[in-house]
Amino acid sequence: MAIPAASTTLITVAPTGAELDKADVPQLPTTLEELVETARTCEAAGAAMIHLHIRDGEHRPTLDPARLRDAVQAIRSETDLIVQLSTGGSVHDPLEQRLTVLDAEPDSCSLTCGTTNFGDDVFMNPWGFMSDLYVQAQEREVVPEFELFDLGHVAALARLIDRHGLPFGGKVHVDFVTGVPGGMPGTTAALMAGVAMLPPQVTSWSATGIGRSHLPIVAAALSAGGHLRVGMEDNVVFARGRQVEHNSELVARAAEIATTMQRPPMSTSDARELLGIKP
Ligand code: KMH
Ligand code: ZN
Repeated sequence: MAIPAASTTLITVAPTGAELDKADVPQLPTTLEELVETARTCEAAGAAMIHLHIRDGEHRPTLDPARLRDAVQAIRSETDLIVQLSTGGSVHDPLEQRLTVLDAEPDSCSLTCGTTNFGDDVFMNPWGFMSDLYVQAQEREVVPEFELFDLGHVAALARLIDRHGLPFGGKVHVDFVTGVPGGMPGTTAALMAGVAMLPPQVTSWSATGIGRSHLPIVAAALSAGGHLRVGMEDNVVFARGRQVEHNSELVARAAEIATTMQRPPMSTSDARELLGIKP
């Protein structure tokens, strides 16, 4: 079945990630207060979902269960955003610990569909881990977003669905993460190759471009009917010579471009329906 044309745009904000150092980018939201403020302002700017990585008291990436739970609850109580927790964590996080992210009971979790070279590092996602995460998300009623860094990941997604059936909620939403050194390039051609390969069960897709591929991928995704992920996890340069000061700037610009393209930002309730997330 072809993916229905979307008249609005799901905008996801990925505000923090696990790679940047607060010392290098002081405006990166790392504390709970900064994350809640970011969530609020990004929702006002047009975001419907937040993709969350959290940090410890020293601003280092962590998968601490209590901090994850606190972050989910705080953002839920202050906004209507769909809360998606990263199960990717940082490249240094052990696989078993990445599975425990589901204990924080997010609405959604990321699920990367394969191991990928990640700059000088390797982001590990072996089949057994993907499979366990897929099944545990089904059992815990968490809706996965499938992160596709490479064309082989599209094939692995098809294999996961064939093996385990549809995810909880009955929808299949994927996000192409393009432009990671070692993954698929952040080009229109690579994105369209990925879209062409999507298995028939996929109901919606979004894309993000890392670094300088950020804006070209926004334009390519919108023109091809896809949705958007933006945020400082993926890109900290707003324009040549000018850093991103706040994640909401990236959301606001994406919302403006989407609106110009006659596909304004999607409401949080429509986004829940699109992704199969409980109201
Ligand atoms: N930080 C990367 C190693 C995800 O959130 O699921 C993995 C990542 C993907 O960011
Ligand atoms: Zn992430």
